[in-house]
Amino acid sequence: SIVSKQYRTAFHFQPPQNWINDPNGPMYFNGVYHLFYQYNPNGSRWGDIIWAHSVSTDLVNWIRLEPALSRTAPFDIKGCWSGSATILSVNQPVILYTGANTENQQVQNMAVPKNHSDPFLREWIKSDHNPLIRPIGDLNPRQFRDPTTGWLGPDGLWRIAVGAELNGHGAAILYKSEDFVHWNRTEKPLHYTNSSHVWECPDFYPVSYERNRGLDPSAPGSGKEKHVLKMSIEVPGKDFYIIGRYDEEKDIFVPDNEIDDYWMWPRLDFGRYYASKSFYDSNKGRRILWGWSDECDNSTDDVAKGWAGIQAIPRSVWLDGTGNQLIQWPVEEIESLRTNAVYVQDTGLKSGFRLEVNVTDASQADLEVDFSLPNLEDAESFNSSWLADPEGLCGTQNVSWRGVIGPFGLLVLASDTLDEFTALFFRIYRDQNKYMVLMCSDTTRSSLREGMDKPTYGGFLDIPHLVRKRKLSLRTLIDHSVVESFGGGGLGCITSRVYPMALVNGSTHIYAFNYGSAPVSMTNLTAWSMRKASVNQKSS
Ligand code: DQQ
Repeated sequence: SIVSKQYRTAFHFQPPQNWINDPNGPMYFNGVYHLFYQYNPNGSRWGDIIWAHSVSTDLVNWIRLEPALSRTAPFDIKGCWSGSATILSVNQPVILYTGANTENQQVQNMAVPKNHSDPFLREWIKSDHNPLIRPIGDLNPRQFRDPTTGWLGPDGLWRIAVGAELNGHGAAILYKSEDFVHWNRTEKPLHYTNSSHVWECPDFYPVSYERNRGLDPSAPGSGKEKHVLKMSIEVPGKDFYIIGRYDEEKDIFVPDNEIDDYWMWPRLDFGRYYASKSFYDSNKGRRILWGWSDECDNSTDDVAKGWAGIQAIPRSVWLDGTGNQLIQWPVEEIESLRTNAVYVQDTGLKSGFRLEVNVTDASQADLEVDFSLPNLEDAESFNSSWLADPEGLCGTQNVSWRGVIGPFGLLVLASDTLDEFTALFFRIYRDQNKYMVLMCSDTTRSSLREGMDKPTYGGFLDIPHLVRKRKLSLRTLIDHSVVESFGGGGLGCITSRVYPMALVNGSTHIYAFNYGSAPVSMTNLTAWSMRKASVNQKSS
């Protein structure tokens, strides 16, 4: 197998070696951003999981520290699994995490910093009260994990939710505590569905309508009209969310749309993005979301590479004006890596046209494109059966399927002869007097290597004022083996992993293209090469 350093990222979070998965306990404390994450110290496949730990002051450059939690006690000997951090008071951060115990049951544990005067909080001590919460009664002991960050209710009690399987169905179980040590389960779960199995990594937080603004769930007072409940569901391996209203007095979360079938719930990312977790950043008053992106080469390659898994670029999250969907955007700090800008302005893309974007380094780049759309009335008609499977539609109508409005977008990580490329594109359909925007990532041509998983991903975007403005934007971050795209200003996100031979053997290119029969134009395209960040180089 061909493995290459060229598949390692230049500005995404990854350790020097070994397997990683879920981001854990992200927080901003005392001037420092912390990221813990699921880590196998012994190899590049999942197993022997502990909490690795890195710190940063800018969310871009990271210093690698010693692991925060290792498998040392009966309550976590089979694994220190996912969890969250909560800042209890000005100087009191705590970690809650799941331990796989000697009997392979999942229990909830706590750890606190050993030395509060250490600015990096290197060492963590496990509580003598562990395990704090056991899977008793109707809880499936092997499907009970990933405690959320705690939030303070108006009665002065702390709340957390824990992912679970209740009577065979996905649920977020709610617990209350006075001291963060002794927890009582509430009568009803925070939420559940009858349509899925275990919910992993629940995340629950108030969300703001203001761009780049976040809310502290424990701060008393107004502004918390809408809450987000996110859960990770293994089939199909996506992060789903529900927006609703949370009655803090009664601890009742009421979704705006009562849809039980999770396949119809909005997704944080249509691509390879899982087990995400957000935190309130008191530094800049925003909510930041971290998510794990796993590999889609095969595990033999992962062993040969010596590493597997990255964290996606942290995203700022807020609520779209409609109140029905989230907007996500890469944190502004990542823009500090931009260099050598290239501009294209007011350029038409006729049918079949491809325009090369000449960035200095096409393997690590950031692009922002504004498309101006043709007369929407010409769009092909929409078939409502597509709603249930947009991803499948991106496969049948992949980049080589020529429509009317679309496909248009970007070809990235393209080889000299275009026998390899990854396509990001839009299509627009007409549904009576509405228009449907499909956003796709087509990786079927991304690599000539054998044995790669090369899926198509996608979803429908609900773009406010599409008809009036006739504008659609695409931002794409390219970083060797990862392509992260944000459509419609962050209304739709797709993370893809790709392993082009061209990265190993030669050079890669970026093109803007339009293969639809109707012309589209680019009012503006700006492309930057990205500098390499200093990610986890140093060990303390
Ligand atoms: N990964 C952890 C679990 C979590 C799962 C184990 C999600 O705690 O449910 O590594 O990827």
